[in-house]
Amino acid sequence: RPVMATHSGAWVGWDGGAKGMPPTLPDMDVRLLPISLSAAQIRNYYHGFANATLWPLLHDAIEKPRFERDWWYSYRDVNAIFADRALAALEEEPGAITWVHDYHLMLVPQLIRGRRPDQPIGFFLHVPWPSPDLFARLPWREQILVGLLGADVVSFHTERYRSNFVRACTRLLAGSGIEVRGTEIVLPDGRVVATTASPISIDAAEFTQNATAPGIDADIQALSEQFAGRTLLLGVDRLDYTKGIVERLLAFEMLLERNPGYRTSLAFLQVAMPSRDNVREYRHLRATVEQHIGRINGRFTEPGNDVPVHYLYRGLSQQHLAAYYAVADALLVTPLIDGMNLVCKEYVIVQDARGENGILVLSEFTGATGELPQAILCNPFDVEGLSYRIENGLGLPAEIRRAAISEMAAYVRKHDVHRWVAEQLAEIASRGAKAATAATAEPDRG
Ligand code: ADQ
Repeated sequence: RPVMATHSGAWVGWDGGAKGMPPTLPDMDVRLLPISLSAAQIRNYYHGFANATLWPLLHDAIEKPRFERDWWYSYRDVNAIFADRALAALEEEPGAITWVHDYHLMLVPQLIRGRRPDQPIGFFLHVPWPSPDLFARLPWREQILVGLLGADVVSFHTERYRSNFVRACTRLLAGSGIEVRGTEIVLPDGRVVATTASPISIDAAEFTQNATAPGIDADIQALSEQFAGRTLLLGVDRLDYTKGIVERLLAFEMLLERNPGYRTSLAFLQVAMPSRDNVREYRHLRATVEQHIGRINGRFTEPGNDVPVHYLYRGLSQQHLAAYYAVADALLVTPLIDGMNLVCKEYVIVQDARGENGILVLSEFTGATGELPQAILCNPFDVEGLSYRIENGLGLPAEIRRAAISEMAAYVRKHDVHRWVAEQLAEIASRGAKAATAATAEPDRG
């Protein structure tokens, strides 16, 4: 949305099964170009190759990636459909740049490059890029790398993901004639691909507005009454096995075990957005999370008192989400691995806008950790350590907590999503122009 709200152009995307997509969006100069997928493509391309092969592989294989040749064929087919649609759109948008997003579309850059050698193309990966050893497990690893190298700029959230990608190219495309020069990859035909580390962010102004909008006070009041007399810990995630929700619950359980007083003075609310329940690992995770919650509440609810763990399995509106961020004394962001994580950025902005002093407990294994050093950093694999981090954080003096929130919010306001969009688009445009000039200067490069 932040891209399309400020730039005109065409947006090519899966319609998600929606019928009768509108041709545009309110207040935006955008043409929506929806792609419909067949039931087999949704099964093989989306639930299969994207979410059961690539997602776990790129997240350090913390669940075992599944490799199925039919899924790969479907991934190739659907990427070709997206590339064709983008190429058709480009015919009507002279001078446009192409910006391809995420692991679902990694073959698209090269598919476009093959037909439009002068087209400026950028690619952004929203998830981590693992070490070359892990990536090498993918049977179609060379095809994916070659697909991405069709872009002029390939961007990642962090320097580590960027360098993992470059090392994967060096190792797995050895012998193809590519050459690494600093952050650039020079292809055998002389074309240069830039790689960058460009952490994404949120629309900080929008979250500030949500936090202070007229309707929010009533929501905050209701939540404050619901949790009156209790310190509220909050988790907000898609229900995904990368997010460390189980580890968070186990750490909370240890807190209650160690400190009987907490059983009535502490509450933990997990808001879990339903996600990918067509994939078996996700159905299993949901059952596991709900089992842990049942056990903890069964063990630690004091007669006559509220349960310690509250659980919402649903999406919330932006306003409701802002109200939860505003009242939470602590946000627990404990992924085992997460490309960036936007929830923590949303929390510090809302807390700061309300003048609050909540604590942010943040996993070292998120992209955000490099940008928010004032958070209470944790290793979620060390569940007991995590429980102590939370306990110690809650004991910090209010002024220290307030200063941390205010510094983190200032950073996020300065590095917001609009800045990210502007920097990314400028980089793609300038690299694309350079490449086009080089191509004209050497017409017979092959
Ligand atoms: P996600 O894995 O989805 O994104 P994240 O960055 O935290 O993770 O974004 C989740 C978004 O969903 C947030 O804006 C949050 O507010 C919203 N959300 C979560 N639960 C919700 C609920 N119950 N109701 C309403 N909204 C909810 C992927 C990568 C991340 C990367 C982003 C952006 O996995 O690492 O930060 O893309 O690049």
